[in-house]
Amino acid sequence: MVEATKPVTSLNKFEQFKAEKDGLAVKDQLEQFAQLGWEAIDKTDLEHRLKWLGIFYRPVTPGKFMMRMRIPNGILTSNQMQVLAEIVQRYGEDGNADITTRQNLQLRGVRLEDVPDIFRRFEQAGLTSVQSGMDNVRNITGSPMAGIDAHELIDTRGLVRKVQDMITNNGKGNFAFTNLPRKFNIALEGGRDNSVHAEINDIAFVPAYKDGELGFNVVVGGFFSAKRCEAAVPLNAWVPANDDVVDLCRAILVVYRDYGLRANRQKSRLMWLIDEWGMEKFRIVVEEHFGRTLLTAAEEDEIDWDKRDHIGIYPQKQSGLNYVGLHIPIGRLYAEDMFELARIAEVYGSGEIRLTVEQNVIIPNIPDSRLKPFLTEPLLERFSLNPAPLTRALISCTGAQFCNFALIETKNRALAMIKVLEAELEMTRPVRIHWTGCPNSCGQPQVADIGLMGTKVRKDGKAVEGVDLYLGGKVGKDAKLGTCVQKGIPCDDLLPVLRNLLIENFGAKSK
Ligand code: SRM
Ligand code: SF4
Repeated sequence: MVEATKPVTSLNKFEQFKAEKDGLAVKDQLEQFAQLGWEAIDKTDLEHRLKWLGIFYRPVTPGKFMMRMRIPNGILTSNQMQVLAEIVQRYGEDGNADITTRQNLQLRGVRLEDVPDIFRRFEQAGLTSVQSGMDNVRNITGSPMAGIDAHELIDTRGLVRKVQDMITNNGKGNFAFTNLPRKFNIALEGGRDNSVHAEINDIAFVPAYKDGELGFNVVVGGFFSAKRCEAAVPLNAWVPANDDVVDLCRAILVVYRDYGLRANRQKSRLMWLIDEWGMEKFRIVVEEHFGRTLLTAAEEDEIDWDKRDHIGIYPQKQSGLNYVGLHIPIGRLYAEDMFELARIAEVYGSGEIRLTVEQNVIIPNIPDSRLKPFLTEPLLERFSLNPAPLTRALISCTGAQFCNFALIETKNRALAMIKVLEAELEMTRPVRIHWTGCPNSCGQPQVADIGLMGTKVRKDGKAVEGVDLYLGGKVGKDAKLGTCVQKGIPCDDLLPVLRNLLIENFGAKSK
């Protein structure tokens, strides 16, 4: 038994308000908040604790809240999509939904007075937004092709759901895991192409054979933050693809909750604890909480493909059925789009809709005989099955339109710039360009072929919007994080820089 003492620390502002009142406690005050109106409620409840329920006060659009859902494994039903569409439709021009880089949806324009009713509708539809922000476990990602990929190794759907249910008490909220030292990310990969970016999660499960049995190798501690970015490192553990996955997540979360560093929020993510203890001690303490011997990792994992983007039409493992990946420009949906997605999923598929970490949509279970009429749907003119190569792989975080951390506008600028580049250049293959509005890296510039991170720069004596340029990110097999190669390019000067880069490094030719 190793000694794992709890750190003695003076409490920072966040630890103080969490100690005074748990974030989840505001769940019982929602009716009261709805009656009071957002201007009248306690500032800490408004700006922080509501995030424990997935309700985000937006200083950029006061009174118009963002709601972050949990969509485990990125899978939802047409009925759920319809419910979410009805919610955002109510807010007219303010209402929309963004598909996030964690295979999830964020609703916009929400008014606090409507939240009690929205929560009732969530419950009826089997949806939850609980514990999706602040010091909680984020949406749990899984292979977007789970259960339909002919080359799949492990179907992640049930396990992802079980892990979410354990952490959130079946979506009702679970005080056991609402006071972590910081945010926490979990991903389960079941295929060969590392479709979830395992390397950038605090815990990731990747398929691996041990003594002929298929299970998961476990990597831990991957994260991005403004101060430091690290790829996950091996825990040297293998678990079978059963409830051991849930138990191991629980054990690691308890260790992180009880021993994770809390003094400095810039040094609180799981990797900082692993650094302080060393992997050997971390593994021993996790094993003690797991309650049985952890098997050592399998020698190699089964990630041996390049990452797929799933856009287009593909046969499923079920003969006669297909999945179709639709490109959603910068992940933005409006109510009409959501109603349409729900409708086409029902009319042509099985009513299921899937989301990807590339901020796109997959409609599975379309029979061969229904493909032809499906392809005539007007929605596919905007949500293409065959977008141009740069558009196809474009990802962007929220940026200045709604996010108060943003140093630059991202989504609209990203789209406008790609349009110009595509008009000028002939591309032979997609190039993954990721925009992120500030060093928090929600848009994951470090996994991109070309990553652009918002910053402020001086140009002609004025502070203007700019980017730091990242190159070298590799995804899929042998994933590797990219690094910053050039700092402080004013956004106004970025177009020629990207054009040259695409020509010199990515085989583009001028038209
Ligand atoms: Fe993020 C904070 C948006 C994925 C690292 N992130 C935020 C906040 C909540 C800040 C805020 O309160 O305004 C942003 C909400 C803006 C808004 O109105 O939408 C925000 N993050 C996003 C989303 C929506 C970006 C997107 O457009 O897709 C993603 C939501 C995922 C989800 O469904 O839960 C999102 N954020 C990420 C990722 C990518 C990932 O998980 O693969 C990262 C880097 C990976 C990681 O966390 O290790 C990420 N977000 C951060 C950080 C830096 C964390 C740190 O340890 O320092 C912050 C700031 C913080 O937590 O203090 C942050
Ligand atoms: Fe906001 Fe920065 Fe995250 Fe973009 S990267 S969503 S600007 S916190």
